[in-house]
Amino acid sequence: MVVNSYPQALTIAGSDSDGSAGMQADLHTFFARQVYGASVITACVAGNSYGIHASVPMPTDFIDQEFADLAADYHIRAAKTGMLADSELINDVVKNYQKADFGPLVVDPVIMTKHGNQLLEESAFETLRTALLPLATVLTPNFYESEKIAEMTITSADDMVKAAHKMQQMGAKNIIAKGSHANTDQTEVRDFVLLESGEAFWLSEPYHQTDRVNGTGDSLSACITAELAKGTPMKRAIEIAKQFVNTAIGSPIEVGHKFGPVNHWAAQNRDY
Ligand code: PXL
Repeated sequence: MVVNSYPQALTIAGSDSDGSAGMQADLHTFFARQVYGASVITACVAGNSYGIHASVPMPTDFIDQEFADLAADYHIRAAKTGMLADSELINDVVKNYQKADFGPLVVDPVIMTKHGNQLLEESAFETLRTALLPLATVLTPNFYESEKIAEMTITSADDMVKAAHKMQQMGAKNIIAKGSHANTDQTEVRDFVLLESGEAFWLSEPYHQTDRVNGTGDSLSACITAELAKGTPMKRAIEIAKQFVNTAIGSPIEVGHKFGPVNHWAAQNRDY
């Protein structure tokens, strides 16, 4: 047995007490894709399917120690970021990631939850753009996050394309800009993918009428991270992640009263 040969991925994210999103959704996803999952916790939120009711950032010296301990022992082959709360935490994570050798970085630029709770201070948007985006091997903004990061209103497919190019100019190499779910009459969700090579295409999946959607963004970015940790090529990793999340949304489980979790079990270990 070769020491450290098993694929290991890292989530740098907030803990969500109801287990539906954040670090817990990331670890469920790593498990479901047969990748060992490590975690640098950046913040803790108390919440349930109705919303988030308290949030506490971790001290930066504790975060530094989490990074140091992993770097001293594990062979992390890909990492992702989730909730980073404020500028101080973003800068600390950037400093630590640059020191470590943790492979490609997937940045899920978490700003707002499905319940409408803000998880990144507005004053940190510029730090996100200038300090974190240049490190992003992959950026996975949802519709709202694309508008905030690119500082434009998106009302058409052309706008999505424009926003993705803007975010690539900010330094993110590959981008999956997720489409809007705002219209409950829609039958599909279309995401725009812009690769480092300049190749660009749309990914389409059926729109599911369900409120079991908590953790979709976390799981998409975690699935890309898991695939990159296993050495899957970028385009294929993005395609697998999209199908993984679509399967997880398509088989709802009854947990919680409002925005319940997606179903990672239904999506695990498939050949997508
Ligand atoms: O899904 C976004 C998200 C990310 N991170 C944490 C969360 C949530 C949503 O609830 O709680 C910690």
